[in-house]
Amino acid sequence: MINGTEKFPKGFLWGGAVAANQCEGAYNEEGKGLSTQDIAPRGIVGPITEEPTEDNMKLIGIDFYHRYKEDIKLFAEMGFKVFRTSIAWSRIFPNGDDEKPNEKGLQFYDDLFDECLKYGIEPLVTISHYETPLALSKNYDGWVNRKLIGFFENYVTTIFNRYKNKVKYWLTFNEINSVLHAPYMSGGIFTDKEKLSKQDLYQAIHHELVASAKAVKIGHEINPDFKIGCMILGVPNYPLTSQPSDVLEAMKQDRDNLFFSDIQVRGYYPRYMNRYFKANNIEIKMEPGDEEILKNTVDFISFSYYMSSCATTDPEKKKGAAGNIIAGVPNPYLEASEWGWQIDPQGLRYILNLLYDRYQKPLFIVENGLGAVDELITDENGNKTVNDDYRIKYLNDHLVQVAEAIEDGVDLMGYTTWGCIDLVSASTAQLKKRYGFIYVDRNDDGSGTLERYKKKSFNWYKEVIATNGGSL
Ligand code: BGP
Repeated sequence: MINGTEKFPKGFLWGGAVAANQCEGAYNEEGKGLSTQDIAPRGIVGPITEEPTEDNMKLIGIDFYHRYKEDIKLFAEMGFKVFRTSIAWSRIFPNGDDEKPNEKGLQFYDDLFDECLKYGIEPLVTISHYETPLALSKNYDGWVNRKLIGFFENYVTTIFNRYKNKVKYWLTFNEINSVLHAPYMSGGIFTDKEKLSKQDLYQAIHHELVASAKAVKIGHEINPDFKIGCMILGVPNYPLTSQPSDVLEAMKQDRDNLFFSDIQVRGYYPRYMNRYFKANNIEIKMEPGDEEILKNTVDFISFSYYMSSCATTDPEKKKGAAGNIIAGVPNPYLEASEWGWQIDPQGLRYILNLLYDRYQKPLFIVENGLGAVDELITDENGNKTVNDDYRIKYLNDHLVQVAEAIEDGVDLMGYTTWGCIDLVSASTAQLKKRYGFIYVDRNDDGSGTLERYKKKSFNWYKEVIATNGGSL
């Protein structure tokens, strides 16, 4: 354990994170077009619907669209230095391929960012967080179609120009590597996952990677002070046993994940993919200039971290795999959350070191947290609250490991907890899977007042930020 009251660097960006489609609601207000999320009432697991349906909790979300002022005030009270949110592409370009942007959508984010800046909170903006304008998904099959690059360029140019004096920190695609597991949610790909060929999948990935690099180029031209990062789903893979075949399998699974950031950080396709492409008859169609564009590398690497996973070549042991988007083999040494996500604070120290050794560029943890069922109670002063000691423990244990990684020499820009206010879960589309420091009175049956209540963890996090990690 390291000593000292200040375990984190000066200017460390403490804060919280959300995504537009999981909190804003107002799915059809002020000119917004439909997005892929508006017809996905069961998250990753379930089928999509023809039209938006009332049981889709994301249509109302936590009504952040109308209540963001109240919420940002609470974030400011906790002392946030940074607030990560995303822009809903279909609020700006309702169909994705429109010629002109929707002014009301642009105005909404102007107001939102102003509200953050009023309290000295830096916005950290994800350009595409698990939502694509539905028309781009249906009419073009999402990122399978190269035309998406042009539409995305148009979108990023519009938002970079509009917010160039308000937003400094940007992320291109949320968990870009998750397209391997959830091509509809992550890549707007309309073709059924089972019917999607590997050729199309990797071609779509190529288009996203080119689009991401173009965004970096355009962003730096518009404002050289922009810091533009990639964002990956960070799941370190441990060999289940010390059998060399398991060790190699873990390396392989890490590469499946890091293939994306390898390109975004280094600027070219890693050689280890050649074998995979050959074995699967994949031939990436590149246009002249693509390789040059990919050289526009990111300024920093951001990632989410919820769990680690185990790798094995033994088919028997693969049974019982569970977890986030990536179904991993359970680790016999770890406990799991109510949703089967294995809790591994040391894994966060491990992946921080792994990524820093690999890339030697600043890192940013932009998601970490515990999804749990919370019970709203009334305390002795008559205030409604949640005694979420389990969440405090989870976050505290992880942050202690973050401090260790910093001591190991990792250059870390900041830390934003996932779902700093309760919101709709991405994988299950439930509200009962809560992450927040702030409880939102809304339930999966649609009931609730939408009132906000501070949980016990609210004051805990406030103290962590006030002491720059000294209270951990
Ligand atoms: C990540 C996503 C987030 C978020 C988080 C928690 O994969 O980037 O959008 O939701 O996971 O997952 P869930 O909401 O399924 O609990």
